[in-house]
Amino acid sequence: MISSKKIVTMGQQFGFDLIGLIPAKPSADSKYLEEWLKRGYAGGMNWIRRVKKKRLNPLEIFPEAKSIVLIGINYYLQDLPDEIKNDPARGIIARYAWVEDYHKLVLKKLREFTQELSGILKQKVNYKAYVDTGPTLERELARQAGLGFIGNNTNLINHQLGSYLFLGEIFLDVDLRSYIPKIIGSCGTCQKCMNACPTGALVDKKILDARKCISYLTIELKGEIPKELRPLIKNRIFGCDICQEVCPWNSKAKPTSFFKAVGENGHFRLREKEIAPPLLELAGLSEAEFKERFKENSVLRAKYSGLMRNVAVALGNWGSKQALIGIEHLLNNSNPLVKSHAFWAKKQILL
Ligand code: B12
Ligand code: SF4
Ligand code: SF4
Repeated sequence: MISSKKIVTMGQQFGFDLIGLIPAKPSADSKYLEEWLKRGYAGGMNWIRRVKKKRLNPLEIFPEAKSIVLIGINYYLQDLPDEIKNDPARGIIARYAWVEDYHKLVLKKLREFTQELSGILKQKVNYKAYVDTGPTLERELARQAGLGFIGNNTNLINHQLGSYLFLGEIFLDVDLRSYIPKIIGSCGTCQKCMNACPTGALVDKKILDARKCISYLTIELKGEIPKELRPLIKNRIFGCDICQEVCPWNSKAKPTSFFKAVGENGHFRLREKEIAPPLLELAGLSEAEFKERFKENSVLRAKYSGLMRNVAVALGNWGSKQALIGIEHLLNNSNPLVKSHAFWAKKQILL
């Protein structure tokens, strides 16, 4: 049998910062997901409920699976100066979207890795690979594989790299020797993330009510953002990193080298324009311009109507008459969702 060390070294050559190998078996921690769903914390993400059985048991996804390779890729690039982060005239985009959409690229790397593994094993390997794209519990699998611990902010945290990590996995129909690094670190008595969350979405240690989470409200929610939550979102227009930014484990984060390693042809580059774009510039985008500007970027997931809805909320939160130019633009948008949020925003400024 191939040594696990050899597989880990190979993974590192592919640019994976963290790697662990575990046997494919049902999750022993099903109670957290069951309880989370029962309490309604998934909000409108019915797709999580629909594939619950698969999430709890890798063998439901791929019955021939014998082993799982878990990987983590550091995506930390830089911090935003406070004067930009707190500038109400700008919309803040979550860090994971500061680069080209990672899903496709990391999946490609996982496939290439599997091909090379198949070559070394001298046998055909059947597999399924996912990066946020499959019905799996990636944080839980990554924890089992020793990539890190689950923090009170619900993120998987590695003691050396912090939590700005993309997680991915490959289910393989071959038996591999396990490789499970010892997990170091914990939250201890810290609760900084819970205190910093503007909407109180971290309702308990390691428990997130997605219905209140800015990431859910600005990306996954397709309808109206509840009025009482709108002022708390401030200028976050796509995702949210607050509970990670305050985390002491991220003070040690080092800039990633992954993007440089895979960024030939400028494919995976920092999109400086999309870190904190001016709200007035975004409010003026047509749907075609939106699609062109955010092509190959995770922001597309919010769709045009979702991003314009979020921009309307941020304009309302700006609180300055200067925001009215953008709001007027959005009041003319043909989408009723955008219009209604723009109407709310206008009231915030004028009342
Ligand atoms: C749905 C989803 C969301 C939802 C819900 C998030 C949530 N906390 O459940 C929303 C839209 C809010 C979201 C937001 C974000 N997400 Co998201 N999301 C997912 C997705 C698709 C499924 C997660 C899921 O099943 N949630 C259900 C809950 C129950 O499970 P869980 O959080 O995964 O794991 C819990 C259980 O294992 C349980 N648990 C385990 N042990 C113990 C012990 C005790 C005592 C307790 C009480 C609980 C417990 O607690 C864990 C944490 O809640 C995964 C990809 C995947 N397939 O896994 C990405 C994923 C989790 N997201 C990711 C990221 C990057 C984000 C954001 C940072 C994006 C952003 N900047 O806006 C935020 C972070 C918000 C936050 N604090 O969680 C990464 C996480 C990387 C990491 N280091 O952990 C993932 C893995 C995607 C990826 N492949 O990189 N996300
Ligand atoms: S992502 Fe933002 S809103 Fe969601 S739990 Fe973290 S701090 Fe709260
Ligand atoms: S901020 Fe503190 S409590 Fe929250 S995840 Fe980090 S260490 Fe844990």
